[in-house]
Amino acid sequence: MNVTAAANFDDQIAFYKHNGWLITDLFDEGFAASIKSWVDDVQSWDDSGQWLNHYEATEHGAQKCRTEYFTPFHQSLRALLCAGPMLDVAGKLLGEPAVLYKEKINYKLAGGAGWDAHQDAPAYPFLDQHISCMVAVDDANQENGCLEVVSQHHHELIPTDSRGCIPDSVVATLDWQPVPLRAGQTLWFHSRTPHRSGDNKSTRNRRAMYPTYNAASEGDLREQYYAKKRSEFAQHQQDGAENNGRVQISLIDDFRGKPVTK
Ligand SMILES: O=C(O)CCC(=O)C(=O)O
Repeated sequence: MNVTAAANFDDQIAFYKHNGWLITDLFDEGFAASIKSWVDDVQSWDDSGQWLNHYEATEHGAQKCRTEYFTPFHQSLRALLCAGPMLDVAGKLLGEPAVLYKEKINYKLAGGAGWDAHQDAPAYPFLDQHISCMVAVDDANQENGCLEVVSQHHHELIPTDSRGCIPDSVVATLDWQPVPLRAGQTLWFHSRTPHRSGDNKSTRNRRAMYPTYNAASEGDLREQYYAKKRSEFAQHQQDGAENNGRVQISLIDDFRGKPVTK
C-alpha cells in the first residue's frame, strides 16, 4: 500500500475545506487490484447472509446494483475501511478521530442507472458531520457514470423536493463538475456537497465503494443506522409502496434504477 497522505497534508485539507471535496492517491496499482478482487468477492455473494443486496432492472436484465453492510463479513475490506490510511484521512478531513458510519458498494454495471442530484446529509440520520469517500474500483469517467460534484457548496442544506433530492430548478443553477477517477483513486466529499451521476451507457462496469465516516466523538452509530434502514425498508415493503417506477435503495429516493419485477 502506498500512503501518500501522511506528511504534508495541510494543503489538501485546505482544498477540501474550501471546495467540499478532494481526490487522494492512497493506493498503488497492486493494491487497487487487491481492492478489485475483494469487491469481486462481495459481488458474488447471494442473498442468504446479513449483508444487504439490492437489484435493478436494466436492458441487460436484472443486475445487482448495491451491496451494503459487508464489513462484518469480509476481513480485508473491514481492515481497509476501518483502519489505516482511509480512517486516517477521514479523521484529518473531519478534524478529529473518525469511525465508520456505513459502507456500500455501488456496482453500476454496464447498463446500470445513475443518481439524481442530492446532498447525502438528509439520508444520514443521528449526526451533524459526515464525510464520504468514493473508492474507484474500476476506472470511472463520463461514459460509465462518474460522480459530478458542485464545489464550494457544502455549507448549507438545500431544501429538497418530495424525493429528498435537489429540486430541478436549483440543479439548473449549479456548476456541475465531472470527476473522472482511475481505479484505486479516492474522492472524498462532504455530506452537504451536491453530487449526482449519469447512467452507465458504456460496455464497461463502473464499480465504486463508498465508506462514510463520522467524528468518533459523536459515537459509533453504524448498527443504529442499519437498524433504522432495515426497519424503514421492511415497512416500505409491507406497505407495498409505489415508487414511480424507481427502486428505492437509500433512505432518500435518489437512485434512478428500475425495480426488478418477479
Ligand atoms: O455511485 C454513484 O454513481 C452515485 C452514488 C450516490 O450518489 C449515492 O449512493 O448516494
